[in-house]
Amino acid sequence: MTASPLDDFATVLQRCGIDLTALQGSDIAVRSPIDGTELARLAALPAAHMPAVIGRSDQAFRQWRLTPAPVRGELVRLWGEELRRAKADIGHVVSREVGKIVQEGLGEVQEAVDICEFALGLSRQLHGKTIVSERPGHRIMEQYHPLGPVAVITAFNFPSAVFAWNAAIALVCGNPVIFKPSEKAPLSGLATFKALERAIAQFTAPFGDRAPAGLAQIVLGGGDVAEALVDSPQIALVSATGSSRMGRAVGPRVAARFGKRILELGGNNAMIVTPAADLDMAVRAIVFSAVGTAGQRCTTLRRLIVHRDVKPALLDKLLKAYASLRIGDPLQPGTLVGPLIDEAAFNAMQHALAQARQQGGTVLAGGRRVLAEPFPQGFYVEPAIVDMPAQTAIVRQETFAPLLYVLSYEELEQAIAWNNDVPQGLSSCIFSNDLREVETFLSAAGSDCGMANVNIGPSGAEIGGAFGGEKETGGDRESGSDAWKQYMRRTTNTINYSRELPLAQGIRFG
Ligand code: UN1
Repeated sequence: MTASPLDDFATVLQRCGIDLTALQGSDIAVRSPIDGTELARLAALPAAHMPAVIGRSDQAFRQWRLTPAPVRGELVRLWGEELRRAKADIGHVVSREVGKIVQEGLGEVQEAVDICEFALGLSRQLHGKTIVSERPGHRIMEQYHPLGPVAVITAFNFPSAVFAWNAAIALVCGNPVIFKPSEKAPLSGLATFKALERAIAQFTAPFGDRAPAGLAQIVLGGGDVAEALVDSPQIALVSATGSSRMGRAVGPRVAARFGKRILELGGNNAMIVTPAADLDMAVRAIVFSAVGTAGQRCTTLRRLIVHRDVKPALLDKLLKAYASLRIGDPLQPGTLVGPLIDEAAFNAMQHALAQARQQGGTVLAGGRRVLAEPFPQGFYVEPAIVDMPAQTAIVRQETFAPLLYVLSYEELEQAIAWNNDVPQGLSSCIFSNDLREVETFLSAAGSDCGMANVNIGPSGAEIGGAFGGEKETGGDRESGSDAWKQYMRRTTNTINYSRELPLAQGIRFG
């Protein structure tokens, strides 16, 4: 069944398997950024319950780690099917709860489906290497074993997909998951989680086993619940997505107990547009990546570094494109820019604009609040473009809003230096059809980011690649490629099948 704007939201939640009466409480008020309506008021789990939650996860681990990986793959296959079936409904919940336009809400659920399919294939490929030994009659091999309970702490802006990225991989790797969704987006998290619960209910291993109780748990709550996960020595891996400020708090605490972590933190992503760029393509990429999700992706384009010679032509096209953007109710077809998540996000954008002006910037477009009538509690803004004389302090900060700074350069070297001269290192891109420029940007002396793209924007990555970035972005990777290795422990096995006991490095002992 497809969700339409006319559907009663409660019915959509019901179809997603969410029973609001059972979850009701007074702790977490969930508001739709569309118009400020309260969607739900939920109870938070008292932190005192966390040891029991973590204990269940630990118990589940003891069974799940022995389930063969391809059988574990069957579970994520079922999850992917449930997500496909519920795609329209979960996408609708995402749109209502965080204000994504319909296309982007659906795209987010598709990303969750994609990672399930990726994880299914991966479940037959969790292999290590065989390594030649320097000793006769010896062989060395690697195995990857399950790690233990994985905590997934997510942000509001990808409330469905980021949980799926982590959980699908963690589950095929043999680990139970505990999911703590953002307090701003628990319903989208619940809807995605409920699809996993339905998959778990259907799952039967060929040898008859069911999934262990406590294999996947969701905990709604605030900082104290997150802290219980971060500090527990029973949580083998903490995967946290959010601000660099959050990462600065979480990282050292996990490290203090020698836990593993995956941090996906802030981005301050740039695009370099050279004189050899296809400007029309660049404009389309800029609009999607600077304005999509109302500038609230960690991969959002925030800095446009454009060659002096093409700047006037590019800005001319870009300003025309910005002038025609449809801002408004994200559920209406044709809308491209929905609301900011809340008033605080709006205030942060206004503050950044004031700072940019003070630091010599000229606002070329946007920045104003719109639609305060009819939505006094909805924070809609015109996406802004600000021409900056230099990469000043405010440009070097991540402001989670549709705010694009423009810098102009003369030498590619300068452009690359600016690309890299920010604390964050998530994504980056170049628009150019000049091989030398492109390869320089991709080289060891080029972009220092975890992702460097050519002739596409910095956002909207596919799940097949490793996702993440350097410096204050956290330094870790999740999603595709070999990011799965972080969810497993590697054991190196040296096997002696000879009758001798030669020592490595030629050592003679005794
Ligand atoms: C995020 O903003 O936290 O690359 C994740 C992208 C999406 C994921 C973004 N696939 O923009």
